[in-house]
Amino acid sequence: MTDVADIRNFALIGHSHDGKTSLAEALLHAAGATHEIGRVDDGTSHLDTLPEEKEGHNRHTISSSVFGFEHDGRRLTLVDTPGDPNFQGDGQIALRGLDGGVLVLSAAGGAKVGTDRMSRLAREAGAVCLAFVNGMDREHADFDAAVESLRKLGLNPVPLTLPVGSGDDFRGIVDLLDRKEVPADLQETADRAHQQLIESAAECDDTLLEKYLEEGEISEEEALAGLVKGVHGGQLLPVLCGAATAEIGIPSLLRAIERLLPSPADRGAWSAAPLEGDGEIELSPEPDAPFSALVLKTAIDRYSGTLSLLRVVSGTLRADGSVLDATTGERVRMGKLLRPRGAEHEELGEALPGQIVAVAKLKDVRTGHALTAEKGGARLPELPIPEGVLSYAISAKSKGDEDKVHASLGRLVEEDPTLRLTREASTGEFLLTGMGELHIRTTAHKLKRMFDVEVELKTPKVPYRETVTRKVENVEGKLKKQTGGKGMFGVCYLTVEPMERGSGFEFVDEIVGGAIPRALIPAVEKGVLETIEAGGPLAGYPVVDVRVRCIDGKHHSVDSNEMAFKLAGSFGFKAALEAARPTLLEPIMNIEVTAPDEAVGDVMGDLSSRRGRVQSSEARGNATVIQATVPMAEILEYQSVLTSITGGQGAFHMEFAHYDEAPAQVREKVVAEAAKERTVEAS
Ligand SMILES: Nc1nc2c(ncn2[C@@H]2O[C@H](COP(=O)(O)OP(=O)(O)O)[C@@H](O)[C@H]2O)c(=O)[nH]1
Ligand SMILES: [Mg+2]
Repeated sequence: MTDVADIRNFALIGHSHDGKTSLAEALLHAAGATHEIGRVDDGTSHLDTLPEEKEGHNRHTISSSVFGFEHDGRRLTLVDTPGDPNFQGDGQIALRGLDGGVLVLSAAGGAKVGTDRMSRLAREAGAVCLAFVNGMDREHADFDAAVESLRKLGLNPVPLTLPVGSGDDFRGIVDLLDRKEVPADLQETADRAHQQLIESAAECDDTLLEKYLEEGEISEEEALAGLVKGVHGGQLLPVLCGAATAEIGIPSLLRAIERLLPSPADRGAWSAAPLEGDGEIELSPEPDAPFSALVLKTAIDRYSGTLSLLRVVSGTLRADGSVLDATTGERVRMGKLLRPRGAEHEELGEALPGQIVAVAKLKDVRTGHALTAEKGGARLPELPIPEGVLSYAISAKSKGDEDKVHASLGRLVEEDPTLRLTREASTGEFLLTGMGELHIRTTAHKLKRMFDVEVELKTPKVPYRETVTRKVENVEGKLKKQTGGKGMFGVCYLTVEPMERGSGFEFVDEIVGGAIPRALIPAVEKGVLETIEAGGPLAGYPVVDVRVRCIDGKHHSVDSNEMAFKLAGSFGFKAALEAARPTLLEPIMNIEVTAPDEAVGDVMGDLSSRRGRVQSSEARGNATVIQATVPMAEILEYQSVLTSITGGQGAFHMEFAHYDEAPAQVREKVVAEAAKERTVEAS
């Protein structure tokens, strides 16, 4: 039986197209887990198996793939993650449940924005990393430059292997830990690099360093122990090199993963909350501890329905038992436990702490949820789900397909928690929010492929708001209909004034002496609220940030009723809004743009042409991170803009910040558009 100490769970992370999937294939082949090496270029990858990943010219990973395999008595699970920010959410969540990562970068080009982004996410997730400089057989491959580019990211790289030749002349690698087969002309360089490695290792441990300084050397075993300590502590980033597609340098990487990356036992106990009461419980990776697990991923599988990928944190998970979803409090029946192998699976009887397993058809269990034993369990903190940055209005292409679209989208949202479907009340549109334009478009493509429904995507309407800019006092709202039949009578006097941005709406009852009967005052408020929802006087957007004071009124002992005062409230409020100089508010977004240094000037220039205000900019490796605020209306299709400015090297994150008064020309345009729409509707 495998020991927890022999388990390794790791992700391949890095910038798009630097060779993560190819490297994963090479590792699986080197470990004997696959008979033939899979290749992304001819669609034979064991990891990129979705049609969206295999079709078209622009092949790339859109969803993380998991592959469990054995090698040298160890049980390894590899997760190949997407590098594109559109699909990174998937890998970002899974990273939390893994213990290590291999940061893949290209020998031609070195570290890029995505290298930096993913290495930060790995650190945040507590995953320890090695780096692999891939593509040493490429033109312009430069190992030393690639190592330096990692140092520029604030990492502390130390070579563990050296390339023999590069580009067309790339012949192999020298492993500095065993230094077998060193070509004569590389002997000196290899000795120096070995010395540097030993020194770096010694520096990670005070006793080792002392010994090294006194005796001038330490044993290989001691060096390895120092290295392990430095890597696990995040002080050192060992760097290996090779070529994934040519299968060079792979056995050394496999060995480094096994020797240097932490096992779930090294990671130790996880803190959790007791199911009842306060305090903290430590869940240790022991087979007989209370069971707990995290859901790293949910996938819709053609054969098994929904598949949930679990990381067992503590205790033992058995097939066909039942557990508690600590996030929802619901009991969950376990089905068969499966060991994921790309698109295929192998059945397991039980899963040990640290193991990653797939389970089919777990009811209502979602990505990020914490599972635990029904008795004596504890609740692990849920996995944080990254927030979407971009929304599109989505609708069925053919009328009558709406229900089908919603049901199918519901399934996809289940699978991909970084997607969100909401309805914007003020515009009536359904908005699909995701990590980027490509993410949303790929979702539309999946809807067609998996559920055979076609949708239309539109840039969403901007949710403008309206407000007032000055105080108006004592505005009359009157309903008087007392001729024939049952009479209606109600009068209110309203004072309307602007409130601070973001404060919403306030209704103050200042009626004294029964000018409006107590029981009928809520009717006035109701009339005001209905007007707010129906929209303001400019363009029909909801009215915000106003205080309405009901200061006086008149009533009739027979003809006054709820309806009369509701209408009086509505009439009075409408009149007051017109008089209080209404204005338009537009949503302002906070945006963080990461751009390669050479494109920073263009990115800034473009932001200011979009009425953006740059708040700060900060160097981060070879890139600059710009913080700015920009009106939402100007930045709806920023993805393609940034891609063209930065040649695909830029990334951004955007979230709603606040509403601000729109400048006059924007207001006039929006008002004119609303007027046009009203005439179209009326005709
Ligand atoms: N010459 C060369 N090409 C490689 C190497 N590794 C990957 N590639 C190619 O680079 C492209 C992107 O590889 P892929 O594995 O999909 O990258 P990913 O986006 O990081 O997963 C593919 O066309 C691969 O064939 C390598 O070591 N040498
Ligand atoms: Mg890939």
